[in-house]
Amino acid sequence: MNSGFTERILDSLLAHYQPILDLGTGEIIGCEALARYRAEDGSVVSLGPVIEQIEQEPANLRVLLHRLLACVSRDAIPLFNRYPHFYVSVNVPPVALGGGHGRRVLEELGLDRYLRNLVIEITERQALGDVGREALAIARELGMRVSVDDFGTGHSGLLQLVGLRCDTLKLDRSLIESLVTDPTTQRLLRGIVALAAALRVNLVAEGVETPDQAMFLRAAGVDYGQGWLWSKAVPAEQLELLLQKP
Ligand code: G
Ligand code: MN
Repeated sequence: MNSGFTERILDSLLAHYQPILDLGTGEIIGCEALARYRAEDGSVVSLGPVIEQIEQEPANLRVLLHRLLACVSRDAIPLFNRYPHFYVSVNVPPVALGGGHGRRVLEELGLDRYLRNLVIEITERQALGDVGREALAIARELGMRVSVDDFGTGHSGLLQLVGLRCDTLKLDRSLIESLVTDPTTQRLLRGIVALAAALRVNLVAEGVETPDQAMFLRAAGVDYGQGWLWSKAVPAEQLELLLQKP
């Protein structure tokens, strides 16, 4: 592995924020922090293609979490002060939370006073593993809410999920893609809405791209949505402008 490359990426890490909206009122209730880095040509690019390389070294994941939360601390604390119910959902590598590291970082960055404004996002797959479970327990103990990402991608042991005590399920984009045209997906969605109601968890639909999808989701009883229909992930200054819109 080219560790110089990884180091450079982590050094230039920044966060963009994608709004999460109430499908009923259109109000922005929170956002997801998505990690980006500045490429050599100055453009800001997604971490997606290089994340596997970064993940090879657990120490990198701690650096990643630290950098990401440093961005959240700088960008979002003013928003938390202005909008007390506004939250930032952060994709957290579960190993990075353990051993007291999560707590230390939150304290160091002054985020320990804003734990109610933070949501930890862990993928369905991670959430069902031992390290993921431990991370969820730590997050809850700290007072953060927990969101299961990529729900519906096929890894879920439903019964296991019931035991997770999460606050939110994020419906995977793949499900939303086929929603308007595929009756099987529509039935599946109704089942998930019923499940979410029984478990008393919120549902956020990810990857909403069209008004049809949004209408369908709302009619089916999904309360919240996120996707390009409303906004891509944007820099903090733009998020602030979006929040000021009536
Ligand atoms: O699974 P996770 O929530 O971490 O995925 C977020 C990714 O999905 C980001 O890279 C983001 O840019 C992308 N994304 C966000 N909204 C949309 C959308 O409406 N359509 C598509 N195709 N991708 C999206
Ligand atoms: Mn996510």
